[in-house]
Amino acid sequence: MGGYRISRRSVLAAGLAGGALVSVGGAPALAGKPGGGGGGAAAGHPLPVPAPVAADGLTLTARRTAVDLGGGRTGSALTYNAGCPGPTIEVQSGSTPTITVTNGLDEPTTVHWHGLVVPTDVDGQPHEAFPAGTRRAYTLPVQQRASLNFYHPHPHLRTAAQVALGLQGALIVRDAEEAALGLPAGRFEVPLVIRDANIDKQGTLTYNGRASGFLGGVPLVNGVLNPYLRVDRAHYRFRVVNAANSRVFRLAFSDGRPMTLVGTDGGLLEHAVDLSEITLGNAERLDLVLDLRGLTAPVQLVDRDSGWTLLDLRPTQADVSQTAPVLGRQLSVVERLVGPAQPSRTFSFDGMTAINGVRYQMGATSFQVQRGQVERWRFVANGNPPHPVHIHGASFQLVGRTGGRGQLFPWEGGWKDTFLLLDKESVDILIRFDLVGRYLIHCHKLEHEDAGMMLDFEVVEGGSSPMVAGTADGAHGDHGDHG
Ligand SMILES: [Cu+2]
Repeated sequence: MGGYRISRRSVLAAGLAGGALVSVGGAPALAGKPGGGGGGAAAGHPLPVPAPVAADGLTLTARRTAVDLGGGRTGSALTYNAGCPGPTIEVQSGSTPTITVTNGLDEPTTVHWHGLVVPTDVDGQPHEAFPAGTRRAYTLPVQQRASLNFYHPHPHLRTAAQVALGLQGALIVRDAEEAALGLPAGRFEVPLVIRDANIDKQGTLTYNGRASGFLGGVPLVNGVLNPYLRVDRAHYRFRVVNAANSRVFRLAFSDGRPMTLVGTDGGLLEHAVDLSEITLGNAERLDLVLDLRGLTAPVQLVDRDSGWTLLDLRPTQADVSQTAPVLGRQLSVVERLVGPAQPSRTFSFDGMTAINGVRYQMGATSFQVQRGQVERWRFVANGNPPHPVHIHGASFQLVGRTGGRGQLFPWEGGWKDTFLLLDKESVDILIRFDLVGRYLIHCHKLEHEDAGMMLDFEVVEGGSSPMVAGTADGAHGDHGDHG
């Protein structure tokens, strides 16, 4: 994992009162090098910000189309509705939209609505892949809080390639609580789908995955190289998803300015927290508010690990009439899960291919968990980290990390569905499933997932069972004391 560095500078815990600037990265980085190879400070390509589309009645067509990734050539990519990323989908909490996916690829696919807690049969799981030339309707009962989610393919053995070749998109859930906050909206709310990519001479996305994880040579934000965004003197809300197959980003602004974190995977935090740097693992999401009222010169969103400039913000110097969001008060009430002090299950992410020594086998159920019961689960890494751990079927809360970085970070607060597990780390979560059915735990480094670092489990009414395959719970030695 070249260049991945971890700040050991202490940070404030999540959930504290807003307003404090947390320094986690030391001195501000210099402006990064242009990400996409070409163009000076004034060059680049306007950041595409597609208008959100309503979920209900939407048809998503997955197929290869011509795209201009901003490199001056028109190549091709796998796209949803001719976009990579596909349209930003918007859905109101409490509604039950139907989205039809047409498979115009030349192989099976399926769509997983990452972050939505929905019934098994519409979760887009590997065994639900549908063939080329067919379509599948997904009726999605959306009962959860406002949040930024992420849709992408999930067919077994093909997920990594399909995602890397372009299939992904943002999905925003809205609710009344969030609307009442008056966060920046309309053109001041900007989804940022950030990934890395390889692009050939024709301008076509290519994929050469390695078992250890695909690392592309250039960054793409909303599907273009070297993007810039003209910004007024205003507050902006950036909805960020790490859509890369395996690259972890260490996000910061070139001038070290604070980013106000208001939400994570599963929606709003209780309190905003100002951060100068955020480590974002694969499929994790951020809800950021930026005060750009004083911006007089361009500033860049950078990845401090690669040195890439991800997005150039260029001030228009225009003042706009906008009610500034009030972020110093409590933003939301986040239910705190209460559960056992000791884990009932331990999951060892082993090497590049297995969990608890077992490779994914479609149809094999590794254990059962009781619906409605809060369980404490422990995750440990046994080689080849980082492993972005993702669980389908529920959101969860991180409660402790020992070893490795030895702490939880503000961007791991609130409700999560994915977190980053590094070498020598042991992370405990509390989780409760409210829906019965079959769900998945897997590494969201997509090459690890395809190689078998994934397992099925079942949520049932009444009763539970331990792991029926692989190593026994707690068989991975002493993980230290958790709080
Ligand atoms: Cu992994």
